[in-house]
Amino acid sequence: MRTMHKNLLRHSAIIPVAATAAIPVTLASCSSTKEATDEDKPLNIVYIMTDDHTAQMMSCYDTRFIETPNLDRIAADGVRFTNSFVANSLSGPSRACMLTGKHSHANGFTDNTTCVFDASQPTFPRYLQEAGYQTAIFGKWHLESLPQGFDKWEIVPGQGDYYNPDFIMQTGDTVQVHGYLTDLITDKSLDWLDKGRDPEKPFCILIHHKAIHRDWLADTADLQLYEDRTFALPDNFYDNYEGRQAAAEQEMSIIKDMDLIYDLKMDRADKNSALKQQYHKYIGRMDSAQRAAWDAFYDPIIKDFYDADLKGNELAEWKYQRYMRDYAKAVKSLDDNVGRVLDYLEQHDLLDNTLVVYTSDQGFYMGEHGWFDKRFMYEESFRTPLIMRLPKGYERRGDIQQMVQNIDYAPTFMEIAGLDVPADMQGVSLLPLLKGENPDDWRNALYYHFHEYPAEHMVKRHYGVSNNRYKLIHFYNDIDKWELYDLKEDPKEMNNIYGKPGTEEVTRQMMQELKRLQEQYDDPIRHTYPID
Ligand code: SGN
Ligand code: CA
Repeated sequence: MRTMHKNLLRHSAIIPVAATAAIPVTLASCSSTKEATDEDKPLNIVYIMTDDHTAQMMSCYDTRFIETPNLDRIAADGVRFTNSFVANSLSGPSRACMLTGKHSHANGFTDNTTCVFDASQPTFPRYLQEAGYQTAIFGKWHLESLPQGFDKWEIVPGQGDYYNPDFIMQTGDTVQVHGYLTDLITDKSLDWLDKGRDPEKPFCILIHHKAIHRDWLADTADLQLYEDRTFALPDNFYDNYEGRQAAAEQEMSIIKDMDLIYDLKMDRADKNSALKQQYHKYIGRMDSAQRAAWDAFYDPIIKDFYDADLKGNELAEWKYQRYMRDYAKAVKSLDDNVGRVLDYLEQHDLLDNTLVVYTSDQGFYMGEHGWFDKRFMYEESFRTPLIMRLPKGYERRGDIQQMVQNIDYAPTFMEIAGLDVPADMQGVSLLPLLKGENPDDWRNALYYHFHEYPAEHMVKRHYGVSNNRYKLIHFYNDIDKWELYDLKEDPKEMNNIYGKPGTEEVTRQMMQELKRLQEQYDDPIRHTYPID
């Protein structure tokens, strides 16, 4: 048996399940544990995941841009992972990796556009539910099939809408709810914690926000924020992509691809486009008061913008500032709502017995390389924020520097619940790190594979390996290009040194590492390694 939580060793209610067995186990003994202390209870899990929220826009990671006091509370009372990464930087795939503990090729959900998640496959919520946990998910699911393994779920269809959104209910009905989505997902989550669950049982709740996803529609209450702030332009904003063909051929550039109306709300009557129509669909969901507040805020900005008739770099930098402001406003609502969840847990004496996790489905470009969006294995979108507030008994605080990946979450939650980690999960439990251990044999390289091409933003298919000092990437499909970065000398990945004299040995080592990981994870998509 693998490591078990010490409390669970004293508590017979949770029975470890084997890798493939679906053993219906009930926490029968829980009803008779009235006099049991909190310490005897299995740990709860509150997993909050946002969409496209990048560490640059969290003050516990980066103080350059905005303040996120509630997220910072989680990090201050717990741990901050400084080397946290995803396996595939895209929503659906990232979620599937997180739920299954497996890389995309192994869980079958490789991209957002062609895949339907086989929700009958083993996932950590299903294992926890079978072991007697109360499980719930609210918000963005984005896996096409309906959730399984949850006692309670209410999800938004696809990407969901910021304003007056639809929710798909467990009954199969779709119901429109009035309000701003980040508030509503939190309301539903708190409501379930308060009234929906069986308080005698441990719980695992997944709070999955749409925020901070494009097209960054702020809550009307937050529209005025950040308007007087000028954000520093990343020094590689005007990247020319020299030596990086895939980077040159993407369609996620703030200058050329970010739409003035759809993304930046600079609506005008004399223009029409599919993106404008889409924007009108979104703001068309607002009620008259929401719409009046929206127009009152944007109308003067729109007038000033078109009057100024900006061109060239002035226009580019104006777009960047508006993008940053819109994004920052959506973060504000998210941060407030994370605060509501923390307050609830505190007021109900749940913090000591609950692991609180905050992460995103991937990182995002805030103008680095001139971009928005994600997908690339370059640092900003390969990384994802990961902070945790730890339950009583876990004394670890501060930074955890080991390389971790979103396939590690499922094994971690299995162990938190006192269950064995199924042999076919490819991630590694983070529990030893949370306990303050620094295992000698911790992995020192990570594997990444992005599959969605051709598709929106046109980021080419690629896989790669990073050991945090060097990163090797292979772009394939309608391209065959290798890239190598020295992350110490070139942390912004501007200088592809693949094939440069003097890099032969490190290329060989990284290629071997790539081969080793592709074999270990049994990824069927491999190509000839130019150096053996
Ligand atoms: C939508 C967005 C894209 C984004 C994908 C994937 N376009 O298609 O900009 O890359 O989602 O994002 S939008 O016009 O619909 O906003 S993901 O996070 O869901 O994977
Ligand atoms: Ca996302």
